Amino acid sequence: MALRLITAGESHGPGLTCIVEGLPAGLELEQEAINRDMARRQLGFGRGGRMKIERDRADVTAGVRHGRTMGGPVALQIPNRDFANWEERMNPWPVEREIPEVHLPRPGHADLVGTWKYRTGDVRNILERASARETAARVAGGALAKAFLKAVGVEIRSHVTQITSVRAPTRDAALTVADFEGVDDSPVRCLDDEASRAMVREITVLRKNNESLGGTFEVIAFGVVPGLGSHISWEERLDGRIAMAMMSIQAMKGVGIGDGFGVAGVPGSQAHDEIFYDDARGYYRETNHAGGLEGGMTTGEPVVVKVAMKPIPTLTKPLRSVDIDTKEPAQALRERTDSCTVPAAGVVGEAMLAHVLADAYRSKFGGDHIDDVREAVRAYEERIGWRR
Ligand code: EPS
Repeated sequence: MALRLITAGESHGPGLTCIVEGLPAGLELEQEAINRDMARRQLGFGRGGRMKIERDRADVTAGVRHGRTMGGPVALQIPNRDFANWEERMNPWPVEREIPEVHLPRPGHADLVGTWKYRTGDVRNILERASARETAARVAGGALAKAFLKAVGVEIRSHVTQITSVRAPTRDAALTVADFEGVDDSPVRCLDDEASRAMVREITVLRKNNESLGGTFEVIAFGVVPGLGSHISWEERLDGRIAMAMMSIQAMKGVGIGDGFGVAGVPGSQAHDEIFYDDARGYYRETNHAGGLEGGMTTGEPVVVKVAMKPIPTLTKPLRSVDIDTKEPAQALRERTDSCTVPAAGVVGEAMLAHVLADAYRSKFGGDHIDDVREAVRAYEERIGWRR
C-alpha cells in the first residue's frame, strides 16, 4: 500500500485539484485543519498582490463522508479566485479574442527550457504549471497526511532559519513541539524575535531595491516510530525520499538531514549520536546530529530536515534575457510577484514531509481502517520496546 499525491492545475486557470490515494478508511478529518494550513501557506511578510485576491480553501469532493475517509481516493478542489481576471487568457477552450503570447523567459524559471521541451512558442504554457501556486494543492493533500500522522502520534512543525543574510541564532537545546506554539505569529515564521525583526527589515530593504529573496527553513517531525524506510535498497532509503520531496518544491536548491552539510566539517566523534540504554527509557540518544535517520531508516528521534530556497526568479527589475520570438536581447518577463516566500515554503515543506512519512507508515503497517493501522503500530512499538 502506497500513499499517492497528485496535483493538477495552473496558476491562473480555473482552479487546483489534489487527489490523495491510499489513506485508510475511518480516518477523521477536520475541514478547519485543512483550511488552517491553506491559510498558513498564504501568510508571511514579503508576499505580493496575488495573496490579496486569493482566500484559499479546499473543498472535498470525493472520498470523505461525514468527516471520515471511506478508503477511496480523496479529491480536493481549490478555486483560483484570480481566474475571474484571466478567463480569456486561461480558458480551457478557444476564445474569440487573439491572446498575446509571452516571449520573455525569466532566468531561474522553467520558462526557457520548458518551451523547447514542450514545443511551444508561448512561455505562458510553461510558467502557469511551474508556478508555486501549485503548492496550494500540495498543502491541501499534505493536510490529509498530517491527519493520518496525528492518528499515529506524529506532529510536524516548521520554522524559518535564514532570509538572505539574516540567520536565526542556533539553539543549544533540541526543539520540542511546544517551542512552535507562536511561530505563525512571527511575520516570517521565525522562532527568534530579534531575527524575525531583522528578516522583516531585510525583506523591506531588498524589496525596495527590486530584489527577491531566498532563505532556509527547517521542518521537524516529532514522534516518528523507528524503522520507517530501509537500508536494503536505494529507493527505500527514507532520507533520499525526503530529499526528493523537498527538492520537488518550486525554487528549492538544497536539502540537509540533521546536521546536513555541517557533518562534512567535523570529525566522527562529533558527527554521530551515541547509543545509551536504561530500563525506564529503553534505548536513547542524547544528541540528534543524524536528524532522526540512520541507514535510510528513522531512528525514533525527531526527523529534522533543512531546506534552502533560491530567491524567486520573477524580479521587479528584470534580469537580462532573450525574446524567444525575435531572438533579440530583452528584459525578462515582469509580472506582479512575491518578493519572499520562505515562510510559506516552510508550510509546503511540512506538507511534503507529512506525505513522505505517511507513505512510509502505509508501506510498513498497511491496514484498511485507521484502527488496524493504530493496532499494527502499537504492536510494533511494543515489540521493539520503543517509548515516546
Ligand atoms: C508565482 C507568482 C505569483 C505568486 C504565485 C506564484 O502569482 P501571480 O503571478 O498571479 O502574481 O503569487 O503564488 C501563488 C499564487 C500562491 O498561491 O502561492 C510564480 O510564478 O510561481
